Amino acid sequence: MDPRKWLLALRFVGWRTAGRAVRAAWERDQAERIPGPPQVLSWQPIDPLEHMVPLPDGARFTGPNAELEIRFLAPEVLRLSWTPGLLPLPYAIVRETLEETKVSWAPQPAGWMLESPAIRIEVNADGRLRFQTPAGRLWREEDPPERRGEAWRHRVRLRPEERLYGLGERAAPLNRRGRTYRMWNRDPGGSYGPNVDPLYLGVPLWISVHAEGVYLVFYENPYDAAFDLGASEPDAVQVTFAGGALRYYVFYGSLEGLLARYTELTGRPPLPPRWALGFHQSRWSYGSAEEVREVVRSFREHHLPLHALHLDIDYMDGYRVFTVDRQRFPDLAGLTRELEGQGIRTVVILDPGVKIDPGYSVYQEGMARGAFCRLPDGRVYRGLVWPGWCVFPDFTDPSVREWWGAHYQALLEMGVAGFWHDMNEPTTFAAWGEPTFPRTVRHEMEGRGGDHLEAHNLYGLLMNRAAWEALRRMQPDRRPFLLTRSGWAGIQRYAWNWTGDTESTWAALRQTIATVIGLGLSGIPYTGPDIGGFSGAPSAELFIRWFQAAAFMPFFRNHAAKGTPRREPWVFGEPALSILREFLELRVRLLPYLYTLAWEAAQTGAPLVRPLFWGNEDDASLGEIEDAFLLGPALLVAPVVEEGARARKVFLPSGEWYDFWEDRRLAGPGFIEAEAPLERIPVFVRAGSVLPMAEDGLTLHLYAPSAGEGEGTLYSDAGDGFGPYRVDRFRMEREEDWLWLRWIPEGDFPWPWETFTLRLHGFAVARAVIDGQESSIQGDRFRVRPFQEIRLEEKT
Ligand code: MIG
Repeated sequence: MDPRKWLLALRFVGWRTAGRAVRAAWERDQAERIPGPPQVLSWQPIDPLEHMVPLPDGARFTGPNAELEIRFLAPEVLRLSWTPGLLPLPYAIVRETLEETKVSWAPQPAGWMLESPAIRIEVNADGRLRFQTPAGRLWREEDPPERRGEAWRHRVRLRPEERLYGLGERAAPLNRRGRTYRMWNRDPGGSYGPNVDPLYLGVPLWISVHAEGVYLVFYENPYDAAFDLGASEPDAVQVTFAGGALRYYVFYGSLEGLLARYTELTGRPPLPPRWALGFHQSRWSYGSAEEVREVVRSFREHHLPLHALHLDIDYMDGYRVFTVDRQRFPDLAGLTRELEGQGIRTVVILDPGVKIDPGYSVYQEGMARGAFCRLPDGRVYRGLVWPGWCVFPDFTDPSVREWWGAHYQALLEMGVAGFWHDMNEPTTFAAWGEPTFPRTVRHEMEGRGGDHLEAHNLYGLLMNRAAWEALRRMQPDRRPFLLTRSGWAGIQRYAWNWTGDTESTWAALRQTIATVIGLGLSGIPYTGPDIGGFSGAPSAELFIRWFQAAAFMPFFRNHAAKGTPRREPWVFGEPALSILREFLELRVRLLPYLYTLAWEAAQTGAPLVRPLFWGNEDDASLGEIEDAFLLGPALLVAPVVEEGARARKVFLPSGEWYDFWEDRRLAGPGFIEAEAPLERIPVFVRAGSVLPMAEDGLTLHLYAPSAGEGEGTLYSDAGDGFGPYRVDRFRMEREEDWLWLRWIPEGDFPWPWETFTLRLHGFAVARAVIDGQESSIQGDRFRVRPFQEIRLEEKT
């Protein structure tokens, strides 16, 4: 660790903990000092495969020292498993198979061929695999896998134009090609900026876009791994896993289709409670009920909407998880009730470490039932976190998950609405080396046993699973809200994510955009940064620009480290306060749209925040854009990420766009220079969109296309629970001077609006016919009652 970081860390942890961190690092090194298997030095390709045994949905190939099983889970989804090596426990996946698939086999001169209606795969006896379309378009080519001891190395060829996305949370360019990434969840310590790797939440998948198509590969292997995406060899990926079987899934199709299939396999992100899409206020240091009341009062006085308030570790009694400090929070239940009365939900932080304290019930119970992770010699492993020396629940044990989950009950009874899971990489303080458990720590692994090398990347995922399953049991008619720092493939089933301890710099703001898009492309749609960065003192301008960007991201939270200058929205004075208020209000107005996108994500896995090339994968000019993003099908958001900038270049993808602020119609593709005074960031609406907004109750904004069709969707329900819902689709069609709007309703939830507003953009109405009735309408805005079809004639 470099000395600057040490000092920063010291500021947080203090001398006493720093001293213990030396001890902790030493203990970790001792625990890792056990003789491993003899070191094998060189990589060996597997010996040639000799036999093929057909399976109903694939085939098995065997050779003297390796076996390959290939199964089609759907016509365009393959699962490949190279053994030897431990097969993964199915923690990431929710389905064994997706769709019945007809597979045919044929021998070939150098091996075999397998084919579904969508994929032809050539298996060379030497282990080389070629993935093609049935018509023979080659879209992935693998070299024979190699082994070294327990490790696997996999080499995949890259085409010159190929771009690579994904890998979970990364402080890297959106196109991941040209670098090496580690798959080992880690707290970078203190704060991080661009290029720090790894971070808290890796997902071993990438999406490949090239001239022969788009594919996704997901390695279902949780071991420590290196993903070298064209760094050491420009035209190849090399993936190295420290252990386990080499199992991976390959999906072929469109970007949208890939994520739909991937989230069918690993689970869709469930619909969150509606309030979670609002604004969250947090700060590490809120230390008493009085202070919380004061913050909330100021939000009200400054007319700033607020949906959730987060309590960081200072609400606990000596950082003991599942306790509340009775002095400083004498009546947490009363406080949450008070806040809820003002429409504000309370979210509390929970860390996995349990303080070693013989007088503390969670520690006692856990010890009594053997809930904590052990070293190979049977001693309970101890590590250092906020409370001092801690022990750690083994979430790979189902009975421990249940025991841990039961503790959420008391907090639920106190009116806590959501839980924020921190330090679950897992992180422990250490003066040097890996800030986590020794790799030799034992894990239950559902009874089959395993070590931390295998369980490390699963720890956060399983902590969230424990909480999710408990909350679904204890509150069957509420949607859980979990926020996590760490996770793995499948984490989207349980929790939202935030991007951790970012530094307060312009570079970190710019990085946030690529990080959030990249998480979405890794199946994790609900994420966002600490506004202003976690660790520093953002200027008013940086804070405003960060806030404006985050207002369009799924998780919208103001949070900061202890010891930093305060940054509640009023702290910066005017004009900041008014600008922040305007974006907060805009966020609230966008909630019907965001909630609809959330529902769509739950149906299809499509992230809310998307890269500009979404739906346009062939257009290489969009593939590297990482300072702008799409929010659903309708919006393009171009944050300002440069100090002092009052304008910026924006690339508009092909098609027609409206300037959100000015209503001007613009034509893509191409760069435009967009104005960006401090009170605005460039935002554009795709022509043909029907954008539902919470204005005068409900307003549907119709962005008229100059020709052709468009559509918008509105999802509605009670905002929480699992009751009835409705989906209203509004189809627009342009026929010369006429614009048609057709309403296709669906679902049982009653339509909530007696009347609502239609607001036209780029279309001046001369005449309106509503369900066959001539209507006297002038101007660009009018109230309507439910209808089936509206025909509008343009004023010429
Ligand atoms: O080691 O709980 O990322 O959001 O405020 C720091 C205190 C522990 C790290 C989290 C941050 C949180 C802080 N935590």
